[in-house]
Amino acid sequence: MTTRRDFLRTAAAGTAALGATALGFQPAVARTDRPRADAPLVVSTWDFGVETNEAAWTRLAAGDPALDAVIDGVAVAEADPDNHYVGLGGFPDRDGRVTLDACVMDHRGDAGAVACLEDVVHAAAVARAVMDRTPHVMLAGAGARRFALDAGFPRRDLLTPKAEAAWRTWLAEDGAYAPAINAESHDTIGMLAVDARGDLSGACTTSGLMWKMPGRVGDSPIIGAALYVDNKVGAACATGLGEAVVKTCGSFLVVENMRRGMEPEEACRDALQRIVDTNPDAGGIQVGYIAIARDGRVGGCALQEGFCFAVRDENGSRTTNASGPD
Ligand code: SD4
Repeated sequence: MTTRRDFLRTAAAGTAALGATALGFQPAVARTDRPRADAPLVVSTWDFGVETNEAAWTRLAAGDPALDAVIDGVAVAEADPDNHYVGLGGFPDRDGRVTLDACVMDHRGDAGAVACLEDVVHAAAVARAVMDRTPHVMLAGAGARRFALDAGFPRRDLLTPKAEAAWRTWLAEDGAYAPAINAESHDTIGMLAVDARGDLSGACTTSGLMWKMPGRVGDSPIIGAALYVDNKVGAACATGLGEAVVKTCGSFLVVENMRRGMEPEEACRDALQRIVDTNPDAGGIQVGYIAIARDGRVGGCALQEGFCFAVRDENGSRTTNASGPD
């Protein structure tokens, strides 16, 4: 007699062979309304993106995959002790511990992330290793650290004397946790790239809000919040007050807006409007989005003045001031 379990097993095997599900969903046929970009391109948040873009561009120009390019690109910011919002030299939490958040997503829709990672500089590369070497999407805290060290990432104290001095000054002068982000107090790097094959990938990496509560995780390791990639549509990433981005599924919303036909900049603006609509204090916070459409169109938008993004393609490097919400 065939049991229900046998039936499900047989049905699953049959449909898997066809690439369909038991309920008849078929693998998506690629949308062809927008062509793929015909030349590589990388875009990243803030003007320090110019330097990080160069590292990514070296890989893209060599014909390497977009994922390799964004990992190498953001690694420049992660290793820079003078960037106090990413990797080495990042400002610590209110207890004086530097904890990193990062994620990556590729053209297959695969993703990896780490949250509250300590003692390892290249959080985005660890996020990629989570994607490539584990069955999981995100590892956090002590587990993320153990995974990274076991995987061979070097152990490094991330708290530099400069960041420690700034933290001690804050402790002495104020010591209050006030998680607003204005136009100046952030430098998270989000990077999106399209490679020579027209495939998209992205990475986001940060030390998060300075003086944050221990254990606080922002948007940067959360797929759909700080980063989202859909190879048939486009990709988006975020910087700014992570809480506002998480609550509106920001980057996912930007990509879905592009799916419905919006230009990248308009898609970013609409997602910011969602934050304004749900935040009575939106006037005091900063969030910026950048987006790249499947065909290589790029745009960005921010809640406040002062946000820019850097683009590198075969025509060279340029920085664009992002538009405001209206
Ligand atoms: C966070 N989104 O942890 C990050 C901070 C940031 O530029 O973007 N800073 O909320």
